[in-house]
Amino acid sequence: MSTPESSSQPSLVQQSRDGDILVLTINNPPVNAFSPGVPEGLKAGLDAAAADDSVKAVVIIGGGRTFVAGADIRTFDMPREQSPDLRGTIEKLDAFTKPTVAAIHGTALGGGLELAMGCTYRVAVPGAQVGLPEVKLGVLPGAGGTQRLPRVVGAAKALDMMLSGNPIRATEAGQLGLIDRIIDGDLLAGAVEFAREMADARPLPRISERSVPGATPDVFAAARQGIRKTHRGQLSPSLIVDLAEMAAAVPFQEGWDAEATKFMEAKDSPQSRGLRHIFFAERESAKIPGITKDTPTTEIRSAGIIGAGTMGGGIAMNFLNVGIPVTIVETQQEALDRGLSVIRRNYENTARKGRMSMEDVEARMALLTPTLDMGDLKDADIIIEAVFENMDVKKDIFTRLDGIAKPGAILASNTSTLDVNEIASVTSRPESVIGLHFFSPANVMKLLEIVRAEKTSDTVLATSMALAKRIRKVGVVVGVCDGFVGNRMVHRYGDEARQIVEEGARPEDVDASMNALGLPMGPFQMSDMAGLDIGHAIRQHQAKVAGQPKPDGWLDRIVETGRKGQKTQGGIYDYDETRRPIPNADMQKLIEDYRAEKGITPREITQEESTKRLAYSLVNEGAKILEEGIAQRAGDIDVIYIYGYGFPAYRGGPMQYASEQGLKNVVADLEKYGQTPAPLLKRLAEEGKTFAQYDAEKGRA
Ligand code: T1G
Repeated sequence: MSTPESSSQPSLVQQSRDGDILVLTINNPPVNAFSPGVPEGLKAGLDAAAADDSVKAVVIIGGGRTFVAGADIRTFDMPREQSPDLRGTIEKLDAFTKPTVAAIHGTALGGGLELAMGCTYRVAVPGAQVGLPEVKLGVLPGAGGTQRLPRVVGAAKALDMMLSGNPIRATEAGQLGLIDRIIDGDLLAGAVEFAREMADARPLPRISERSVPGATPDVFAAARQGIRKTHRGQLSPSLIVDLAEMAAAVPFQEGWDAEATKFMEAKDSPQSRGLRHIFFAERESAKIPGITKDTPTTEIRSAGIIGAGTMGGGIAMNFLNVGIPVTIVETQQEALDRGLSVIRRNYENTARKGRMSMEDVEARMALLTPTLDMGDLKDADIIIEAVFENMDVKKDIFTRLDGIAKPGAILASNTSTLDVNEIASVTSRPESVIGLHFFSPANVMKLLEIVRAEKTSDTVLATSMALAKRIRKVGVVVGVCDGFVGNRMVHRYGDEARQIVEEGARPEDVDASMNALGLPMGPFQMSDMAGLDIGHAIRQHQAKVAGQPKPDGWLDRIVETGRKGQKTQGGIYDYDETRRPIPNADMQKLIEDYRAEKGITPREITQEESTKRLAYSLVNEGAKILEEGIAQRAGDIDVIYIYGYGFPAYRGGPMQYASEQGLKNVVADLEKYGQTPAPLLKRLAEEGKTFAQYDAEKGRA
């Protein structure tokens, strides 16, 4: 095997020979993204192969852990002439006159699968995954994916893969004809052997020359129908359906050209900027200054959960789902039995939907040990308290835990608002105390606010971050304040929503203004789901702490009528059996009477005003949170709102959304609507900056 070098952009592709087969190995760790240097190296390799008659075929393979995981997302906003020429490389492959074989391990995603489909053949190890996830970045397969995939797997399957963005395993791809051979042994050896077998096969089977199977009008109509529900308000899904339909209707070249135009349209959209922002923000949120891969962590082999209620049960399932045994504690047998039956029912429902087997159900339940004795938690590596939100109760539990838990055990509280420093202060080991704030339903919601208290040790923090990834959560580190990041902002958002109704709007119009922004639930639909009594209790607690009189807003009066939301079949709205919110005339009357009593003359409030006041109330509180260092990055706040509060990912989260609107405009609107902009927001607006620039500067500081 020998290795010649190539051109101005340092090549990230190594050339080597195995007899009459030229092997091109892409080396661009960690995921062999199609960065500058890759196209240059591949093109040079093909030129070398074309110029050398002794080369019978070419194998393209990824070095390290994967094939090409796609175009380099960081280059999307590069000037066209500088951005890596993926389409040109694939055009060269398509016109190449010798067999080319893509040898796939790890993932071939987006541009990686498009590169492979530009080759004559594809081989893969059984565990490899292939897919076109571009829709998750607000774009579309822009290097032939929308034209080639339908030609191989058929219109319906191609649409399913491109609209879900989810990869499929190589074995399934093999059954679909997308992979020509599954290689069980050494991939490179198997690929070279396959290439040698196909070296003289002619004509070369180019995907671009095939037609699209199963391209009937109903397939595209069904896809358009589907995305109206699954991708409401999004641009790229409909472009994908249009292009897949074109693949069946026009010559390849025409579809290929149209794809390039539509790709640019999608790429330059705020939606794609929002989704790309979240792609990187989610990965950045896992990085904590001072915490490195060398920070010592403790191994979590067993967990203890205190409280078998809705939260405790959901939290336990996360551990059982990844094979970690759980001991769950309750004070009453009846509560314990109820908690276990809810967990079993949840699993059995999942099994009934075919998403797990009954063996799995029994295996997970077998890892669960119920007890009425907190002493049984003495050997647990982590103990999470999930009892109702009362400081005295939590302090009592942590005092007892301090005497029970083994040295080095992590003591965590699932509190959603209370002071974790105060909870830690009752123990002799505050360095072992941390907040792990799960979101309801805890076995479903991906967000985990990891609350770093003043004395939390780096080991406890690093262990909690690793644990979040292990139980498939998106862990975001936040500091201690009332409501941490997510709830503190949503409380401010709730205040503004109630104020807008007080001034004249109807609750359903306020909710509609956030539905229009893409949130599945507006503030009042969310309050009714969470329970109006929860918000009421928090407002009473906050008033008491601040020494203010008992809150007496229109929403407090609704609670005092006994209406608590969905759990009482009625709150701000009534609910039918499908849980659809229905405005209630009596509640509307209650609001009108309240205004009259307070001497408020209701006024017309437009949807635009409502949307801005609500969205910007989140942003403004977010800016204060950044100033106080409770959140490290604006990007972290965006990740919290995407994974915990249903903020649409294609808007990039509230902070990114504000940057898209222009922080100058946000400040002007806040002042126009009587809100005082946070100093950080005013400064960034004056400097003409975005929150992403703020994060980058801070990251560099
Ligand atoms: N471009 C740039 N950086 C990337 C990248 C990419 N495509 N994929 C990953 N990274 C970085 C990531 O930010 C992180 O960096 C590191 O690699 C490890 O990633 C024309 C236009 C492959 C399944 O959407 O889904 O092709 O934080 O932590 O958990 O049609 O990465 O260490 O600095 O995620 O093992 C389509 C995106 C692009 C796949 C591996 N491709 N990547 O997961 O590692 S659009 C994708 C992933 C496209 C063409 C279009 C995952 C992964 P850092 P990681 P992982």
